Amino acid sequence: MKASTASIVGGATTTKSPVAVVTGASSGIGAATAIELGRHGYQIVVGARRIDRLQRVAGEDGVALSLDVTNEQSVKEFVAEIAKRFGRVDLLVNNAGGALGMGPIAQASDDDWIGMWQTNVLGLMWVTRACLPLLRKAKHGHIVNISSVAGFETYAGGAGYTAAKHAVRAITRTLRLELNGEPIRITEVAPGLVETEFSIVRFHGDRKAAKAVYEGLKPLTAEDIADCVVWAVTRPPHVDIDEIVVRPVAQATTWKVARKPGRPKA
Ligand code: 8X3
Repeated sequence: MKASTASIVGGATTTKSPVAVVTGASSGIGAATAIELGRHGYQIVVGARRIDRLQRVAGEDGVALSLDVTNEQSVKEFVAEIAKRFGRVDLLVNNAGGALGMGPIAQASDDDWIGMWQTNVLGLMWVTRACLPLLRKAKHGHIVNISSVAGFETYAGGAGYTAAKHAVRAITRTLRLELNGEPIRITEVAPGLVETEFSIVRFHGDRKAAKAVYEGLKPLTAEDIADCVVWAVTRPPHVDIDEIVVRPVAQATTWKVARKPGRPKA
């Protein structure tokens, strides 16, 4: 177990606004979602490992706390700090996660699979379990899990990632059963191709391989996904948006994508 790195960087301003906690918020979908929630009146608390980038996302009014979702102690310290400052969580956006590698099962990398399981599945469970008592303190709680179309589709070379995202889907649906009767909504947002650092991480820094994923089509942006999250969470409290599946128009499934050769981003 790695040493915890939890620390306070931002300053809280108010507990009157609904408190939104976003994991994996230093870039991409997490950052865009946190920023958009802030614009919609939420007190944002952002967590991630890259604290300098996180602070920029939090801005002056948000709170940036270091968080490593693969380290349960870090998760506990993160949530304890939120409890101390706000005493409740109105909205939890479980965004931390991602893909590592594209190898077939016959050559599966243990490190990649363990990494994906730790961030997408165990990390999500640790954060959710730790936040549940605080969500129960809110008048209306809401958990949004950022999954993927890989949560219900499969493709060759994608088993490590699709298995982890299928697990996220199972956890989301199970939570809805277990929290039935409580005023806590559960939403799954399942994006297709979104151009963020996702593919750079998946291909271990190979920017050429990452760029090829989005060539010949107009992919979604992190802001498109943030828009979906904000729409789901701003419905009236009795309305539960179970799931939102969102893809670029050129993507029919994870593996069937209409690309225009020589016309990237068309
Ligand atoms: C990633 C979605 O379409 O790249 O979460 O597999 S896709």
